[in-house]
Amino acid sequence: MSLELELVDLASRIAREAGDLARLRRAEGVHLAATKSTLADIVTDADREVEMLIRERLRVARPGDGFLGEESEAERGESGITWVVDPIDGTVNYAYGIPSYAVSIAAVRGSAVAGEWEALAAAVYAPASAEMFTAATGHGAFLEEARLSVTTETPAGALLATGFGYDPATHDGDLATVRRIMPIARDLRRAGSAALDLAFVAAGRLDGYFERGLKPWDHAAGALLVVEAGGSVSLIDRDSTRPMLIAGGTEVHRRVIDILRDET
Ligand code: LIP
Repeated sequence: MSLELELVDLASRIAREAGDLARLRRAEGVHLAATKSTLADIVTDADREVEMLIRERLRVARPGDGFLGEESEAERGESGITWVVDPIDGTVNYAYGIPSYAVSIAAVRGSAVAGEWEALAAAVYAPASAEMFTAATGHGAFLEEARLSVTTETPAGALLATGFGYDPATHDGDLATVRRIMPIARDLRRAGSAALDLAFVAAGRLDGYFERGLKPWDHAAGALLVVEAGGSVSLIDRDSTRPMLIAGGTEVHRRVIDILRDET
């Protein structure tokens, strides 16, 4: 079995166990553990517990790998492989009881910097719908056993998704970007989980997605799903404090990039 297939098998098994724990904790009642960059940027006890479970399972299975997670200290490994993990992507949804959240686990090689790493394997698990999205580089993207493909035709305009950061000061600029992009859209969705937005692009449930200010763990796994489903993903303004991620079928991806390039 190739390294990529070994890694995606491990990622999906851990993501499912972690997602089942997140769902159990949600049913028991979620407790706010702390706020981070702003009052709106929250972390729950479940975020921390789920990340610790994922981190421990990976440590036992692959002790030489590195780890980059949303809720705990980064650790360099010596294997050249780093796991990029968001234990509960869509944390605010999770805290409110909105079922749009996911466990996101990616294995990358070389750099642990978004846009520089080589993605090898990805698992995005949606506990509320029990849907497992997976991809291994060179082997395609899947929803359970079904192979995924991005959309290629958008005759009525593109069904796009986006998101907004936790800092209210960034909302005006992000809304101005939405206004610039809306002429190519049929409609807009704002589901609150980058990992699920990207998984839905890979599955053809969305035609494209764009969002400024994501963290590496928000998009590491979902971006590989899109690429392995035949789509394109770009991370632009990487030197800024709020890089912009664009994902979609090739044509939608190009049209959004063209609009954003005119913006600068
Ligand atoms: C979230 C992203 C979402 C974005 C939110 C937040 P978190 O990640 O998945 O797309 O709009 O601002 O960044 O914080 O739930 O892991």
